[in-house]
Amino acid sequence: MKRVMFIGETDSGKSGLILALSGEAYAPRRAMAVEYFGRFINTPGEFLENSRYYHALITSSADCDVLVMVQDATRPTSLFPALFAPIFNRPVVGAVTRSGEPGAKPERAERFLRSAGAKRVVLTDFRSGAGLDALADAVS
Ligand SMILES: Nc1nc2c(ncn2[C@@H]2O[C@H](COP(=O)(O)OP(=O)(O)O)[C@@H](O)[C@H]2O)c(=O)[nH]1
Ligand SMILES: [Mg+2]
Repeated sequence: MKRVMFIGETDSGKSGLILALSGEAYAPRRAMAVEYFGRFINTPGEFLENSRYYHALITSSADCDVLVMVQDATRPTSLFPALFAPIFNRPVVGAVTRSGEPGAKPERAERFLRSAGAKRVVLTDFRSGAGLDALADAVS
């Protein structure tokens, strides 16, 4: 099983995806620390929100086989810089969250992720469970 690291803004849905994919009692803590849970590595939103911490993301990614960049479909903006993915030198999957929420624009979120360098993008929705099997497959 591959080790998977999640990157995304605070509240983008990283912990929710880990919970859904692991099917276990992952109890996320809101702390400025990288968390390890089984084969999943969760990173603080602050690491993406402040470019001063990019180095911490890059260092943490050394432990993973595949990266997931998480983008909330209801957010009109994205903090993923263009061509962010290649600096990690790992396969990068984009995960759009809240795809089914009112006002969500999953295609906009997908555009953000693709411009950041995600080769594969999966549209997920936490409530309906849409896309979770596809994401599990993408990181298996
Ligand atoms: N409706 C809906 N809520 C979501 C979805 N993904 C995450 N959430 C909710 O958004 C909030 C933040 O998600 P969380 O996973 O904690 O974000 P994190 O800060 O990136 O770890 C939580 O209350 C989640 O239940 C989704 O796809 N749909
Ligand atoms: Mg979290």
